[in-house]
Amino acid sequence: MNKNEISISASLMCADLLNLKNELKLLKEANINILHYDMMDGHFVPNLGLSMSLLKNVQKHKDDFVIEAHLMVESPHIFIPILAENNADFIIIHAEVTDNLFRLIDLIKSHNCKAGIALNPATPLSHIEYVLGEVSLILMMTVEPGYAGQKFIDEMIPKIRKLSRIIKKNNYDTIIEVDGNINKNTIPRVVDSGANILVGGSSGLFRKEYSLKEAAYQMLNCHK
Ligand code: S6P
Ligand code: MG
Repeated sequence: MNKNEISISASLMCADLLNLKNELKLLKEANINILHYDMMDGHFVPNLGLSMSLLKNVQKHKDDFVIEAHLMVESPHIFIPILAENNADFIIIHAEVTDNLFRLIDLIKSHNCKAGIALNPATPLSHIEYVLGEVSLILMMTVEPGYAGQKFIDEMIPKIRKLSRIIKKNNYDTIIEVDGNINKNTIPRVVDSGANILVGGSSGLFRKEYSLKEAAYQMLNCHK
């Protein structure tokens, strides 16, 4: 992942899971090399996401992809060691699930993974102020987590811009990633506000009317 360029992270939850091997091949052909792996526990969000057993198969394609796990779960410490064993490169936990963020960040790093923090739309930036220099990325939710196909929350634009300013001012090496209804209508605004990584889901990347390559091209070029 590079802070100085715009990249797509493919939300596997939105891929054709009955055809996953082919989807991975198409992603590779479209030059997408980040996989966004959504896990949910039915408690932190009212839904269930992708499983650990599926990840065991996905990580066989490790040489072609960086894997980021987005943990929408109340007890991330249970999953961190197993994710590390299964070659997750980035482990992203939600700021809302703990009062001990430093401890969980250290746990992720102790397993030689990069740490990321996700923020729900209504969680203020002040919540993560003190850990910003300790993590590799911040995942800004631009919808409430849990489901694909939701509406973009416009108030997230000034929030992303503010985060970007804080990162620049402090010279942190932290990437801003955005997740939720990221497509040609919203990308120009999120990129202009400072986002580097775009999660491609049902509205941006996995579209019925376009090939994956065409959809990726659109996502990467609509902000220029
Ligand atoms: C669910 C999850 C997301 C979605 C993605 C869907 O909240 O964290 O990663 O899979 O945002 O994209 P879209 O374009 O359907 O909103
Ligand atoms: Mg996600």
